[in-house]
Amino acid sequence: MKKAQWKHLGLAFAVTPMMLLAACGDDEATTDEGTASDSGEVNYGEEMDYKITGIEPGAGVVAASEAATEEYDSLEGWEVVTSSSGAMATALGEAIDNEEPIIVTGWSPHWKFQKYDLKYLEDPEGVFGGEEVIKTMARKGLEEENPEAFKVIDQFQWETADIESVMLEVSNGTAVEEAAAAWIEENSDKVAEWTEGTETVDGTEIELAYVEWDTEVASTNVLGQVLEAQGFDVTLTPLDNAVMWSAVAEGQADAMVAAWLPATHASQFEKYGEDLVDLGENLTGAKVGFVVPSYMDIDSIEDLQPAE
Ligand code: PBE
Repeated sequence: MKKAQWKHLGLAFAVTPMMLLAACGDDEATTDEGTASDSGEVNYGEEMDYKITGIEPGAGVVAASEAATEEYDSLEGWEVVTSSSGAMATALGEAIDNEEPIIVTGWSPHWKFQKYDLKYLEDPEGVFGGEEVIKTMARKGLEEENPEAFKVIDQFQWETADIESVMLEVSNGTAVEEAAAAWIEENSDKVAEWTEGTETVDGTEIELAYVEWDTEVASTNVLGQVLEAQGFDVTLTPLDNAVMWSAVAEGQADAMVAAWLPATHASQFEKYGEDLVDLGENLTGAKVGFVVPSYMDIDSIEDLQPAE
């Protein structure tokens, strides 16, 4: 409780100088925040060294971000710097603490939208696609060889508020196993729909592949625990994105709940889709794109300035 109050106080102080700087920017003056352009927009690029804070190199949102730097004149000379989802979140938090501009390769659902005041930059060229869904993919043969697991995995489906509540817990320091268990306990109705019509088993093995993105860490752990409670011997295997797709397509893993479509993982789906069983959506209303703190005085990718 006390901690949260101090945090709010810190933010209140942080906002004031930022607003003053933003006001200067509107006067087409040169400020610490960058140089005002012809259009009156602040040029944040210089301050960010024309770098976009990316995540893992294999992520679809990174590929789309790189495509965006090719597509938009406003991003000429910009670079997407890859790292990890955790490093991106840290960089975002630090930038916000220091009231600095930052552009991250973002996605929702994600706890960052609950923790910080953020916005997506408009993408008039549609490089990031529109609304995304997260789908479940299983290996061929799973239905015949492990019908009870197949049915639970097929029936797994939840909402943004569900996954966000698990992610937020984890981002606040709760172990994912604990956060998943707590969610399951509080949502027994939903979980009962996933296990409806299935029998428990006695130690049948099941392996779920995933990537260590916050979204997939949450979903895979929840589904894994539900399967465990049904009597399965569950293995959760963290992999790179491309390897996750190929592992399920080639039958090394049984299933995954981390297929972002139609845009984000379009190239993986094209490559491996024929060798997979598409079990449909487990979550709707997802999105990827460039995400910035709301205090940045731009709304669109086109409001950025090419590197000089
Ligand atoms: N993500 C989260 C993934 C899909 C899930 C947006 C980081 C990606 O970009 O591939």
